[in-house]
Amino acid sequence: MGKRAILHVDMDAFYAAVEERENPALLGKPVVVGSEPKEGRGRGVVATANYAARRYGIGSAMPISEAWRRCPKAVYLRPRMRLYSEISRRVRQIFERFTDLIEPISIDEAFLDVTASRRLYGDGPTIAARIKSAIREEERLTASIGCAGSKFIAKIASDLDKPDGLVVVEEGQETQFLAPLPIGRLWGAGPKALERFRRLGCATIGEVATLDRDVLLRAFGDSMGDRFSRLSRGVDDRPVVSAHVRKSLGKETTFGEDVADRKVVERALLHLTEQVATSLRRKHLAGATVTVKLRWEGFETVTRRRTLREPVNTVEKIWPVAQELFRAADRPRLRVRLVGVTLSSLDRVASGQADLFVSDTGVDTRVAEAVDVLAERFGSGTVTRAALLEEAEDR
Ligand code: DCP
Ligand code: MG
Repeated sequence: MGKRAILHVDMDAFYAAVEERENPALLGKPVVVGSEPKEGRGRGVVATANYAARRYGIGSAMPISEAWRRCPKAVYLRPRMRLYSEISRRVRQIFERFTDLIEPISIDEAFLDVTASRRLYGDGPTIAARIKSAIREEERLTASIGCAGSKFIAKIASDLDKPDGLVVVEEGQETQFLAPLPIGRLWGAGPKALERFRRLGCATIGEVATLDRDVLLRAFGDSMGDRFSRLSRGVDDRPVVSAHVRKSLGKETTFGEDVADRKVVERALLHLTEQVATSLRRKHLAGATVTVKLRWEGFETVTRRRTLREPVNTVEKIWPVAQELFRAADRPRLRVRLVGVTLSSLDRVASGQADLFVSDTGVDTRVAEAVDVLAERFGSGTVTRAALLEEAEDR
């Protein structure tokens, strides 16, 4: 298994694919999404075209009038940005099931670092396949994914077998993979650089890789020269940087009817705690502050929190605290309307092998992750923590 597993995910013909999904009558027809598509006479440009329209040479950024000239019978549509953003958000939520290291690049494209997720969900290609099938099943859309040890290679790979592609570049295969590709694939190689490479006698990335680093430094300056030298040899260690850091993770539930029975309330709270713990581990997070929220009939609401010495992410560690906070805050005479539990003061937890053995938190996490795998396979709820439930029911 490679040192890092990076995925680059890019939706296929994104706006157009969404429009096809929304309107089955479009199926099989060329579809062009763009601004001012009025009978193709507008002065707008094409945002995207579906693959049927691309056969006419229509593509992003082309003037609509030109697209119209090439294919007047295509269906011309205005973009519906709200809808696309909403879908983009839901696709991101699919990514979040597998990693919290997500770097969105645009509305339909993101890098994912799934290095630490492999122990739980399978190797990079397996995770990529699972993401693709989740997008297909839940959104009825297709994505193309590149899987490699770096962002640079993953990005190129995702583009090579579009649509609905999955291209894997194994560790050690990078230079072979890059060699036949045109230099335009190198990041930062614009028209000027391409001309200079042509004069150096290079047309492919493989030819650039054979050049001396000094030659590249002289031709392109230190910064670009160094970049071309490294990229052409498949060297790219830039990290995937997530756009936002989550501050808390919690779940709450409002009962259909206010509940008097504390066994029922505690069981619900335990169930929520399990969900929060699973979700934390999935995102490789742990939280040091446990907050319990309680609302009674009449809408009076309290929250009680405690900060632990160490961040935790297992139900075994969270539940005793949550239960104690609940019992201390509870007013048993009143019926309960809502309970919730939230973990905050979040930290990323490494999930390499090493940390499994240094503390019992690690062992705890390992057991819990095994349960997660079972829950994934057989559906959550199959694996209940019998002992904890009994404790809750003993009251
Ligand atoms: N887009 C745009 N203007 C551009 C390029 C893109 O408005 N010049 C929008 C429309 C695309 C979306 O961004 O649907 C994603 O861009 P992509 O470059 O990923 O193109 P597609 O997803 O449409 O097609 P592909 O299958 O090639 O990724
Ligand atoms: Mg795309």
